[in-house]
Amino acid sequence: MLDGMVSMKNNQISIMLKPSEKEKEQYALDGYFLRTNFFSSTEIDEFRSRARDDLEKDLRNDKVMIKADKDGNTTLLKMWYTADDDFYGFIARDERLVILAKEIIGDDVYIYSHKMTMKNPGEGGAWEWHQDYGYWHNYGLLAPDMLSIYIALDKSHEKNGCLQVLNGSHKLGRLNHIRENDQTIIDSEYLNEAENRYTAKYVEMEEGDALVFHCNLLHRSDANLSKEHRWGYIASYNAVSNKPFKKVRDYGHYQPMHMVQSGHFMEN
Ligand SMILES: O=C(O)CCC(=O)C(=O)O
Repeated sequence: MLDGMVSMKNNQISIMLKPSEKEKEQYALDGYFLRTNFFSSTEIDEFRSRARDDLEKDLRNDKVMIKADKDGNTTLLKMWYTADDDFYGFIARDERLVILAKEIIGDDVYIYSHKMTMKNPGEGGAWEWHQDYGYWHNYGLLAPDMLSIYIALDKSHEKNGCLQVLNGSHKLGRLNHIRENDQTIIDSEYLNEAENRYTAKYVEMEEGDALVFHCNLLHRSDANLSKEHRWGYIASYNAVSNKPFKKVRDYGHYQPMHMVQSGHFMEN
């Protein structure tokens, strides 16, 4: 069996949708695992070219959030609040993502949010250390039964601001966060201590790779001062049993989710 999870059987390509034992162990230990070649090159090429067209148009029409980091570099963020019957909705509901999320969380799941985080060449801003559950909790969520799947649209590495993680930091549970420069970030005193205890790692990815990570995993990324794009799509899932008990934000509320077959988005 290949690590990329594609096996040949009776001349048919069968895709293993469930996480392997090794992936589950890594998730428990480190708070994440990387699936290489999660989307085929045809799929990721289509995804990238479609997203570049659509979202650059959305940017011109003020439908993209522009977030500045502390040095004034700007990251673009497009968020979808629901997963509709359209190209992006079908990606969030693709069985490859949904089954991984369900198996890792160990419960039925629904889509909490999905978004594109876009660092354009020479200007994409940094994200400071934070846990996603650090702020999601404030939106009426009681338990960290949530995770995200980051799919790299572009090759992402140290120079163009790939994700960085503190290995194993999800075990700390939720830490206090503060609001600074448009971002919700972990309090620096606690961050210093966490950095002493856990090793920081650059998660370098090829186009089409997927990173599955726990909602309490501390992560960040540098500004993109390179000449390359660094766009990533992040779909986040929540356990149905953990749906928000109050309405604070316009997204993340439970809606029944209809999973679709692998690659269904390519037909739309
Ligand atoms: O795009 C990135 O590098 C990080 C994005 C992120 O951490 C987030 O959206 O919560």
